[in-house]
Amino acid sequence: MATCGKRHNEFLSMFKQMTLRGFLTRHAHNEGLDPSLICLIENIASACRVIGDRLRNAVFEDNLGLAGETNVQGEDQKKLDVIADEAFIRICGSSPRLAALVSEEREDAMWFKEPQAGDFLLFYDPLDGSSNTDVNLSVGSIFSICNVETNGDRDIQKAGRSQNCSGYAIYGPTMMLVLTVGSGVFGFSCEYGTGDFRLTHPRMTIPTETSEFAINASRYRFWDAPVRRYVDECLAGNTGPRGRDFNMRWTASMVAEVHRILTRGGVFLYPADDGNRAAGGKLRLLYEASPMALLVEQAGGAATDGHSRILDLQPKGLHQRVPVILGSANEVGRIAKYHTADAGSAAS
Ligand code: AHM
Ligand code: MG
Repeated sequence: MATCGKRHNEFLSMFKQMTLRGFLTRHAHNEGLDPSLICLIENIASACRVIGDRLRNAVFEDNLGLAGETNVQGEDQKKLDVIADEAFIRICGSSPRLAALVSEEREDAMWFKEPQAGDFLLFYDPLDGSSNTDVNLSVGSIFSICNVETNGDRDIQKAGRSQNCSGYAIYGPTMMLVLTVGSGVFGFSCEYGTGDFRLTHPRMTIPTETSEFAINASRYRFWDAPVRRYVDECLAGNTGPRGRDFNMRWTASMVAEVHRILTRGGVFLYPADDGNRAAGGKLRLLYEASPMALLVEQAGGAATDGHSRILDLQPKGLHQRVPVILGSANEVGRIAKYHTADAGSAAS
């Protein structure tokens, strides 16, 4: 009988997992979420579902490998980068209040209508970490939404703090959509069969303490002193100044790194270094760093470029790159302090 009751409760709790639409509708009702934002978020979710399907079938549809073009960043486009970008445009482009979008794969913003106050601007990286597609590791799509402020305003270079929604889809063993609409971070798993995104990870939070860091250590020789200091201290483990052992991870897929950090904590670094400084860093501000920074802050973590809060950076271009350090607040604070100390000693 007891087992029967337990199964019944498990069934009920599965049944209660709210759909994305249910969650957004409740948010619109309880917290004043703009109902027209729901349509855009649902379209993003549909685009991600399509991208997830194309990824799963890529080997059968001959969609692995390069497309033969380079994008605005001068990077070789994968066929799947192009497919994912087209899915976003085709599906999100029909959202009635979408004024414009900015994609990693396109040089210029694409405008859909004369902008009116309250319309939406969508920024996205259609397939982040796409170097991983050919080796069958997790990749993702990252998105960010801001409002047009006044009628006719075509200013699209928005600081991260003006985002009203950001999130990502992760195409992993389970496909998930993780998002914030400005208060808390919520994770929805895509149910195989129905295709519904259901709330399985309510209020994701990042612990302030962690013993796990993620960085591409092959770039050690290019790093600045504060980054070397931080990593050297982690590597020294319990015999060094930190007095405890650290673990390291690197998947070369920011979405997978951030998802791990939102799930169990950690810190992620893609700093400016001697190899990428001329470009400003590796990751793009508008559609990689800012949306992830909003999620991380909403989950109780922190995000900095080493000197300033990422959400306060004023973009200078659509594809501007910035250094990114994000995750558990205490580690991010420590790394920022090392940058401040280094700048102080260089000035004196
Ligand atoms: P992409 O948008 O072209 O895929 O580049 C961004 C990705 C991030 O997901 C990841 O953190 C980083 O590039 C990995 O870079 P590296 O190959 O230098 O390790
Ligand atoms: Mg990317």
